[in-house]
Amino acid sequence: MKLCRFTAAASADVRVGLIANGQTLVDLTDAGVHRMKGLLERADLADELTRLSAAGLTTHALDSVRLLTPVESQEVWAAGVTYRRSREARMVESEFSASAYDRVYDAERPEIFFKSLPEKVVSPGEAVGIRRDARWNVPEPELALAINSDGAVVGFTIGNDMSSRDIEGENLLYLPQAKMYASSCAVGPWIVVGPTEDEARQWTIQLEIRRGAETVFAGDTRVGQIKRPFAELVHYLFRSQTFPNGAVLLTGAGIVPPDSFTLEAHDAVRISISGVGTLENAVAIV
Ligand code: DO4
Ligand code: MG
Repeated sequence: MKLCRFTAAASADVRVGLIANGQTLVDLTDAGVHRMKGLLERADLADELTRLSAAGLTTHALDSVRLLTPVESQEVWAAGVTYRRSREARMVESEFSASAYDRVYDAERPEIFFKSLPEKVVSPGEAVGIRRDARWNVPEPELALAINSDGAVVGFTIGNDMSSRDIEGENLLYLPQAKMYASSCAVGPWIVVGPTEDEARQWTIQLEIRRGAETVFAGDTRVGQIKRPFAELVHYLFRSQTFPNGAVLLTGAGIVPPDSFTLEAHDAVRISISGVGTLENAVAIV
């Protein structure tokens, strides 16, 4: 079951939808559901979605609506160096900070950083940004956890933790500038409700970057390669912190293009996770 935010026809009203099967989207507006938050807080979420899907509500063809990011009012945070591949890549990009990445991979406390305010998150089909003052930019394709205010993982989506490797590599203290700038975070296309962590760990993540008609990078990994259990990441995120609107947590990148690769304006970034779907964004200089 997939929960989404969308606009339909000429209306700018943001609606909440449910994709129970195939290409049909159930519009939850007539059931009085105008925001996702109330649903994501429910302990009986999956049952409620099953009930709503059979309630005879208005439907739309999926290809007739514009999907918006499912990040409604949640802060977006990100875990780092959760894959061995990320540790290697970070150590290569920064002689200066190599031991910090090496240590955090094995440390008890994970790396977790703030990534985006909800209103700044890029929707499917919109452009993600590369900084105009950076030379070495990459997308980071990541499984994202949708977490309610109690710290329960209620679903999964896809995140792109856009990053400037040269800025991060120059000095670890520049991490916020390498990671948090205009259009540096895309999330979507929806939240998948139902799978367990064990099921999610069987999924594959694929990244394809196209430049015109050419694929300039393609790679894949498995969610099962993430070193830490999701509960451990969520536990640290919620330590001495509250999220009245819930949170979205990106779980780290396990696909890193070769060091010679940098994104260019107009590239198309396509991230697919087998149990979730595909998030696609063009690239623009910001
Ligand atoms: O420490 C740098 C960030 C790492 C990161 O974003 C990742 O591993 O995905
Ligand atoms: Mg990342």
